[in-house]
Amino acid sequence: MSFDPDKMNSTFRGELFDFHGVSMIHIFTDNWENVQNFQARPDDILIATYPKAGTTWVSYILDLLHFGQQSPERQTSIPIYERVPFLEMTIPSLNLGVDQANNLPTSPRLIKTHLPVQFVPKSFWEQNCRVVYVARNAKDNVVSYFHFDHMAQFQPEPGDWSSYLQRFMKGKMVFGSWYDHVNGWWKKKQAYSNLHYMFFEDMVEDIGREIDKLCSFLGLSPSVEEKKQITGGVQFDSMKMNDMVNHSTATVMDFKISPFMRKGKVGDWKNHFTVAQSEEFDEDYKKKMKDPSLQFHTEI
Ligand code: PPS
Repeated sequence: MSFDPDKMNSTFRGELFDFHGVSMIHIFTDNWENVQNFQARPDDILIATYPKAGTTWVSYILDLLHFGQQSPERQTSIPIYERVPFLEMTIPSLNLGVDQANNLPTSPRLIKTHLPVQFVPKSFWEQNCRVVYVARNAKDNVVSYFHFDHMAQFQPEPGDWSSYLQRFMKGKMVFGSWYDHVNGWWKKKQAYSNLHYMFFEDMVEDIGREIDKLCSFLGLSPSVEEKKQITGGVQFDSMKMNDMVNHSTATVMDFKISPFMRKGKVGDWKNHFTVAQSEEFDEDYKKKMKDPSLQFHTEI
């Protein structure tokens, strides 16, 4: 990644605008036609999430499952955001996400997106690609997003916590409403069988079990030794120390403000929400989350 730190000032931060009913910033919409016309291949795997739900964690697991044994040098020389390109990304001075995806030499290609389901390029569905969606409970998700928006200098100015929380509840975040995102993808899963919907909280609770489920979805059977290596490598502390996955090489992020691998916990929201904020949030949540089949854990 090359990025000019001199340009890192308030004018670089994106401004939210309404994009077909979803709040977005330009760096995720500027290449729209090419994103929409992206030609997926049948063996592509799409990793889809609302921002801060565990994208990097699942990306790394999938990368290790597919390529960890084949090419160990990949693990020590290519940052995860290059191994798993971010499809809609158009940050100035970085390669376009679509071009990066098109240039991937791997098979399968692992591709990341934060798009709400209705914006996903249609070729992924036409090619019946496998899709892994990760969802995280709203309270921890908004806390993680708040810290990220401070340190990721292309995101809109986050403002203070209380106004940020109000904005989250109104869906005025980059990639839109968390509520619409998790529900939209959940609904898609009912109609599209090649979608594995997983939860951040389940991963924190038992990563071995979640890797087993992923393997069965992907048709992979790693050896016991390989699985042990992967399970160890994807622990929070290992990833935090691993420069190829902790984003320390991503110059659009200011680690002096907050690390990308921040806490990795379920329940950190309790350190941010006041009792009144939590009650107001829960009231509003009940009105927006009507589908009883989609349940999240806010603690484990
Ligand atoms: S992004 O910017 O949308 O791609 O961010 P994303 O990777 O989706 O989410 C970052 C959060 O995931 C946490 N994380 C982990 N938690 C536990 N264990 C592991 N191995 C792990 N890897 C990433 C990361 O710490 C961010 O959450 P917070 O709560 O901010 O710590």
